[in-house]
Amino acid sequence: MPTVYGVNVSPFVRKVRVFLAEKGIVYDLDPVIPINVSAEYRKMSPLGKIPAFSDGDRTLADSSIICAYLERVHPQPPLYPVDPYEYARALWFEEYGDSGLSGIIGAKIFFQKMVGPMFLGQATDEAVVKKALEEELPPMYDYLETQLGGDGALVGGRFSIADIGIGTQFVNLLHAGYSVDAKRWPRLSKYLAAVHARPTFKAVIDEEAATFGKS
Ligand SMILES: N[C@@H](CCC(=O)N[C@@H](CS)C(=O)NCC(=O)O)C(=O)O
Repeated sequence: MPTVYGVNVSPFVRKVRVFLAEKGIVYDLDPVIPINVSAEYRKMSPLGKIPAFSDGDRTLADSSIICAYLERVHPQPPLYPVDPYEYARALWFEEYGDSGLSGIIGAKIFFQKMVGPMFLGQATDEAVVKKALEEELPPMYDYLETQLGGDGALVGGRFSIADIGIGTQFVNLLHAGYSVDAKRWPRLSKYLAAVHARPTFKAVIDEEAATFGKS
């Protein structure tokens, strides 16, 4: 059976898990914590990051690469648009989540509110959280609000890697106890509620909530 390596609360691990679930692929989860990883793990993930993935003797690292591979091996249902421009736009939103939102939601809010206090014995730096929430995220929400047409998907009117890549980052915001203000960003708020209500997202969100004693 294929195996995903990495703890469930990582947005990148979640991206791969939701992708697999949307494809209906059954897999094992090995909850590797990306601190002082073993030499054996580095053979699969040379940068020492999560997720890694194995299927028999094939191993891969990096959520984007793993998803791209899975799409080729399991084309149905398609999770990348066919049209070249829509395909590129979907990759862009995946990247916007991975490199843009993650650097604020993951590194400054989720880390400060959850990972540091719960797992590393570090107090929350509330100033970092406040700046992220009040100054850094709003322009990103403004941008996403302009990109949503109200059809429930970011690209091509159909759920894709774009929605998985953006949706997964916002799960970490929810875990940290925050959400997008529906009055200020109505489209984004509605869109995220719909993405997170999909059975594939809901299953992992509920499972992860247990990690934080919230269920
Ligand atoms: N581009 C990578 C990013 C993965 C990533 O940064 N994972 C974090 C956990 S959320 C990690 O492993 N951090 C440990 C480290 O950077 O050493 C992907 O998409 O898989």
